[in-house]
Amino acid sequence: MTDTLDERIDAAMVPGGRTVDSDPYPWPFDGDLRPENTAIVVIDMQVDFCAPGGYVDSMGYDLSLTRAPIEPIARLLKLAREKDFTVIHTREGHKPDLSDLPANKRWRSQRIGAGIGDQGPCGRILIRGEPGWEIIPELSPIAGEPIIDKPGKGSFLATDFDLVLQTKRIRNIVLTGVTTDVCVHTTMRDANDRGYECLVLSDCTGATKRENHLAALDMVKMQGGVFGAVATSDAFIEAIG
Ligand code: C5J
Repeated sequence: MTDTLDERIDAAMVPGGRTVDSDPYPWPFDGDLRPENTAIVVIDMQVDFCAPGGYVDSMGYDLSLTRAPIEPIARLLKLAREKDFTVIHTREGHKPDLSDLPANKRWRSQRIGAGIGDQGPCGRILIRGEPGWEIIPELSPIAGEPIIDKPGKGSFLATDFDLVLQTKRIRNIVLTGVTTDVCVHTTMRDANDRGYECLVLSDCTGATKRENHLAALDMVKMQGGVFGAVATSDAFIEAIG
């Protein structure tokens, strides 16, 4: 006899599981939400992306959009740390000798007056060790929190992100940071393909254009949650509180 859809959905739930009130389905799919299997990933909350004089500012974008997630992320991290969730930070940046900077990435950034590797108000743009590359003080990592240095938009390419997640036995990833449509999306898509269960927090992410932020959130929800689900930080906090 064939199970009904509801029976198959119920069968996936772990006994006593809990979920976040999220769209388009209660996340995670099986209710297995625990500090032991869930990481909060804070993507690229660096001076270059969210502070005056950085890369995003040099390109002329509205900094209020990439700064909007700062307070909600800080609130989320406070509770997540109290509850012993894994917190992982990432930083986008290149080696000072530019040996890991593709020529096209440099050329495109130079074209709009914010050349990666060039001198800016916060030091050389997107270069490891420069003031602009640092994580903003409001969201400083605390002792023991891994920081993944990545040369690309995704967090898996040329990093030990996957190894860190596997070693910590993480299955669920809660995505925060900037920018929603670029580094958050690239990380989420790759994570989803690798079998991680992804949740994007709408108020803990931001893009250089509001419409792109909203579109990026919308894309997650297509096809029954093609990349995972979207929730507010309040909904996540309520689920773990
Ligand atoms: C971009 C990022 N947008 N962290 N990087 O270039 O999303």
